[in-house]
Amino acid sequence: MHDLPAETTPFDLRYLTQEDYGTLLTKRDRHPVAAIVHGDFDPPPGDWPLLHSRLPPLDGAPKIELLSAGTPLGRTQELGFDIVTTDGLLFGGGRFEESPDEPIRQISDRAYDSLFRIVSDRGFPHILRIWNVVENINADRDGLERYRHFCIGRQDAFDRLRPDLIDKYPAASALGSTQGGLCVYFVAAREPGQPIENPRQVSAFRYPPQYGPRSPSFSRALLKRWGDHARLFISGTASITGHETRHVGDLAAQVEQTIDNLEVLGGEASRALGRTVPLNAPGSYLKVYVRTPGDYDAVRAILEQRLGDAVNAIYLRADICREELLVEIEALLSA
Ligand code: 3EB
Repeated sequence: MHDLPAETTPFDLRYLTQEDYGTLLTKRDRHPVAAIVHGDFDPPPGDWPLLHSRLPPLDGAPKIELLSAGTPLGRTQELGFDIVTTDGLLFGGGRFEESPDEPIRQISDRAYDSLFRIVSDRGFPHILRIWNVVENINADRDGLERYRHFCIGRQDAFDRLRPDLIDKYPAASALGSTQGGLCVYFVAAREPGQPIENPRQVSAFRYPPQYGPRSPSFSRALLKRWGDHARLFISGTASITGHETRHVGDLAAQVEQTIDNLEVLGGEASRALGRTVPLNAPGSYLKVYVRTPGDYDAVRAILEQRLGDAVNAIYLRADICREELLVEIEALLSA
């Protein structure tokens, strides 16, 4: 076992342009743990995992999410994941291709099985946040939506390996790409975070069976403290109250409802923490997923009207895991 120092350096995120990322590669003045590339940009491999989300930015300019947390201690490839550990954090990312022998449900089960083994073996059992990108997430397979197959595989793996997390799941997002199989990336810690739910929404893990045979395994948000710092990982959030989709066919109302839900989660976390967790401060990072490219301008106008035009947001084209949802927003907030 490693003799690791205390978990103190908070997880950080920055959004970079292609040019900023090139400068960073030559200067090496930071300690990235991973880069997530959105759009048409192929940087040379670096010392950290590099993943393409396959979700194109709606303004056409590639965006790079640079994740960091302390000094990287080691990097390995294992069970299909590219893994970095630091003093207080483990990042893993992988892409899993489906095959006739291993369709979406089975590949999701295997990806999660591997994820759980990795975090346990390395002493980072507290998974904070998981991102999932599923090829053709709304398409049908054998009479069931592929998203619902994904939920079955994911929940089966949770049941087998992490029954301790039933009702205190990590935060998550699940979006749809037009290609690329299943992409999963995540961050995990040595000490637990605190799940936060939205009192106006039924917890996703308690959705009734009309949304699929197995409920989605995620918490609405997860609050993690690092010393005096805190981060709020807000899961993909949409126009849902109770368990029902609201404002079907009304883009503007869906965006407003989604922001209302984000504000409720920020408020719940602020209460839990005892200080404000702001949605629109320099340390707030939003990711806005839009189903129809033509909706981009309208979505952005409403977001900037509600949160100010300095809001740190990137806009990506993605399918969302209920057909009627036109938009979904996730966030990483600092307090
Ligand atoms: C919802 O609230 C919208 O299956 O991991 C949002 C975030 C959604 C994560 C997931 C699904 C997931 O139910 C969908």
